[in-house]
Amino acid sequence: MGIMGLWRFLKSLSFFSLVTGLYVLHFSLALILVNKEVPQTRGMLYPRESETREVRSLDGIWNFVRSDQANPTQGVRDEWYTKDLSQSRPTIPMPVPASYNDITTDNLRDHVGTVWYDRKFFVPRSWSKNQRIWLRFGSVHYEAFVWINGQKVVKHEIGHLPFEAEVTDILNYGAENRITVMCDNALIQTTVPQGKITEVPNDNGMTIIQSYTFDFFNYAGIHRSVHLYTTPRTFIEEVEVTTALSENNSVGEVFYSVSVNGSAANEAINVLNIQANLYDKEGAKVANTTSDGKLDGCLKLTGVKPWWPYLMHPEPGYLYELEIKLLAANEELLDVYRLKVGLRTLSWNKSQFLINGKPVYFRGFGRHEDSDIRGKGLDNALMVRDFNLLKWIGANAYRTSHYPYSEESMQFADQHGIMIIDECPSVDTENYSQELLGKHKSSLEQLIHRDRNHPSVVMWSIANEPRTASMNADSYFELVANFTRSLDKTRPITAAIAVPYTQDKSGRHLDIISFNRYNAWYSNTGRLDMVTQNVIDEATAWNKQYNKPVIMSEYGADTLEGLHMTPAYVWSEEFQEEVFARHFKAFDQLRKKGWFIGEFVWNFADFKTAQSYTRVGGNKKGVFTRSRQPKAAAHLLRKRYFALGRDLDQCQFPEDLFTYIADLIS
Ligand code: BDP
Repeated sequence: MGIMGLWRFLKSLSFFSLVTGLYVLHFSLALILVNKEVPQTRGMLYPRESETREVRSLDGIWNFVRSDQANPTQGVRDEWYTKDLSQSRPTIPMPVPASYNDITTDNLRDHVGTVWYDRKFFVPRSWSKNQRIWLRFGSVHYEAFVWINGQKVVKHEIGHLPFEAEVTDILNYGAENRITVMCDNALIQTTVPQGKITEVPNDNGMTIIQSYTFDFFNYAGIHRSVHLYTTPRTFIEEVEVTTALSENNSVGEVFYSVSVNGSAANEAINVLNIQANLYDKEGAKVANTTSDGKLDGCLKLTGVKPWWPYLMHPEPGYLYELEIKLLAANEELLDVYRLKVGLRTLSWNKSQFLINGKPVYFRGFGRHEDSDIRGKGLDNALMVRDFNLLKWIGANAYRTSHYPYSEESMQFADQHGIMIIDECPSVDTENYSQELLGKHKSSLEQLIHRDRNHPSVVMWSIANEPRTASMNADSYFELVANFTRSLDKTRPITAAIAVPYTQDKSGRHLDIISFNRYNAWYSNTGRLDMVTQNVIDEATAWNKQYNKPVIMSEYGADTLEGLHMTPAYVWSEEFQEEVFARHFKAFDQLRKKGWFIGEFVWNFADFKTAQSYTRVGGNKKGVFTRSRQPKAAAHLLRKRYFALGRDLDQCQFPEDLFTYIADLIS
């Protein structure tokens, strides 16, 4: 078997088989797609401290080793996880959270296959007493294998999503422990997203190349925070919240449903009680209930402050705090978990999308989690800067193109009233297979489980630019859309489609049609006179075809900051402004038709991609540079977004929106 064959074979082995040598192959050649069950996520509440829980971060500098590309499973065979990595290979320091790609000065950037991390940590003696300990990763891209003190604790596939495992019986209390992580960035035709691995000749023999069709760099590593947290023996494992508002939005209901894990839950579930308290922003208790042996209930409140999007209301992003107390039959307090809750309703029909009964017009961005050095690693400074820019520019929404973003950013969006179209990591979906379908569904299951309680999440995007002209796309997307609906009926489903409407086979399974199109860029390059009518015609055709609301989910032009040319010429700042303005004209005509509900610029900021002669240091379609400074088009877009906000929702203009020129111009 050549390197390639070996690679594919090894990729198909389960974690168990890798460790024990019991190899299990997964065949994936199904042509008729079957709706199989996918594993259900359990637990995974965001780690929060309370009087019954402690949280400890394992972020910091870890030790790092890259495997030999031609021998990606050597570390498993040689059991590197049974001792410090430094005893098997020379290690280098690696920050967590961060992508590992841009940290070193060698070619780690383009490494394909497995890498290893480890670090030591202490667990206090006090943690051994009558509680349980959990290890939680915010995300590791793409596949992760985790050991503690040499024992396997968890394996997880698909990046950008959290996973956790109980480690109570594995830890050494009052002593040092070691955590080891193996991370594999290889993408093949049955991973989400898909990629290809090929073996090609180079100057020194053969080498392995990772290729992918999606247009962002395949950053990898421990991308988000690693936490240890404690829970009581019997604890609140899950909380699911939905909300309702009366017709005039003055009376609100918060429905909660709790799952409990622990021995008391199994033995005497019917005598556990939930005490639920709701507090407003000032900390005043506004509603409370105690369930009588049940784990679900409803809190009702009057004079409610609904959750509104930014600029749609003077007090956007209003959040209450929901306190869930788990009580034993004798009233003993077993566990407490608190989370933020926004009260809002969503509804949609053939032409509109409404929040709290009011039609919404989305004005926002497609984005990326991407920055210099950190890659896709969680970075609070960047996140706060990005939200400041979103608010500065008057956006009310973004799509998490093309994968789930950090939980911290979802919480931030809740607080700031930014609406999110929440996208799973399926990009350029093609070569449909049963195995791919299973993983695609699993990515949605994990995403919805993670994000279902966020008021900011208003729509699920089940794919970006799937190849929906193909025959198999019809049944594939029917299964994916129906599965998504079975998990959450409270939000509509979309996908960002790029195939021509005449060929698309997915739209009939969606609630809202989103389309991506690059007039004057990828089609009719440079032809500014061929934008407006094309956009109007295409949006109208999508609407006619499916009789559903339509969003333009991507449009834009690569722009090198500082390049100025008049008349406008591709890549110049003037050209980006002109492309935007021609689209604005189309959008204004489309808005009058009643079913056109949003415009999303591609992209919020410049971002890194794979190397290509069409990309100068990455994709430059950002309205902001990669270091988050505005290009000229940002100022234009800001004027439009605030103008829309004033027209639709009577928002105020910021004082600095228009620069004084002369009192002859208003
Ligand atoms: C669209 C993709 C997006 C790309 C963009 C572009 O959805 O990921 O970055 O094109 O080429 O087709 O700029």
